[in-house]
Amino acid sequence: MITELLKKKHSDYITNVGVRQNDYEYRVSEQLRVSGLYWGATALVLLDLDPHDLPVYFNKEAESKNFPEISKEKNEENNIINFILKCQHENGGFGGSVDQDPHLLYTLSAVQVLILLNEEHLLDAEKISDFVASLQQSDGSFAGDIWGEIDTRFSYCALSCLSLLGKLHKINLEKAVEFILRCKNFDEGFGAIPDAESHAGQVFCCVGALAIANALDKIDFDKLGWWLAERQVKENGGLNGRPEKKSDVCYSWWVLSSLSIIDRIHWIDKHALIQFILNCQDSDDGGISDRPGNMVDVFHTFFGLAGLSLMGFGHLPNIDPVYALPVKTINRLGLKKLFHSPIQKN
Ligand code: GRG
Repeated sequence: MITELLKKKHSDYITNVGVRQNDYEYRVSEQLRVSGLYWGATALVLLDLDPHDLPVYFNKEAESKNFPEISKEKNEENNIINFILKCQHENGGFGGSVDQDPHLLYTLSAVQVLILLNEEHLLDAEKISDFVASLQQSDGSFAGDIWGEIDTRFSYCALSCLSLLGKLHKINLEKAVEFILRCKNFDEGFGAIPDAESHAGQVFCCVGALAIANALDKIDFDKLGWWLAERQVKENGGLNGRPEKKSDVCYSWWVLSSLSIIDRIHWIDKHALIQFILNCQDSDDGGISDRPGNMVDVFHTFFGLAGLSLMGFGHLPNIDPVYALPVKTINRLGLKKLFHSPIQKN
């Protein structure tokens, strides 16, 4: 059992993850590097560190050097801002890495990172919002890219991105809400498309998008709160994403943020969940894994810290449950929603 939050080890882990170029994890995640930078940079802010210091490395750089340990020295190439800007396309959308096709998932991550770094002046809000709006379908849903996959994840990405850029007026918001509500199930949870099983990840997307659209009155808070609270697994205190599934640290975000938005975060056993997350830490090399004893990664490290922040544990800066960015960033943009419940610090 680990009883403390190993902040220094986690920041070392995050700032070094790109250096270990022959890391399997780093190499196979090239296509979602921009989202990886969002998870890493936001995690650093939660650890009270400067996200500008997060280096980026290209796989091709590693290949040319036959997988050596790469120097951490900063240069043009491994600057986070330059890297993100290189991922933007003529149509305004961002790909997951340089030369990858534009997609809503990475467009949101790119916007989030530049806002997090106070560098939103580098974003062409008009062009980006045109790209996002172009993906809205006649039924109000959003495709992730030109290939047309529909998912409530993309509704969230679109609404969050446009709201952060002050461009929500570019879409049919009423239709967007209508589609999200068609994805609501008998249990008050939400799925990826109409009639798809409720899943905590999709619940976050739908509740977050409805919050942005000021349409939370369309949800029965008690009924959804009950379904979300049921996600806590008795054996280890962790949360799962749907009935009968294993707990996973990332649901500490998807479930808790949703509970926080509907003001029911106190419906879970906070102490049991905190202990579950602490047990998922790598006490030698830092980082947080999906469940105790597994390999750590940046995704679970970020969502573990974000969950702890929502529970007011470890003196971490507060994170906004709707935008998944630090509250101070959301306040700076003037986007703080009034329905957020005050967070109890311990
Ligand atoms: C800005 C935080 C933020 C998010 C952007 C991409 C996105 C919007 C949200 C993703 C929401 C989602 C669907 C999360 C679930 C991720 C996950 C662990 C999926 C695993 O699904 P299964 O079916 O896992 O493999 P279970 O746990 O159900 O067995």
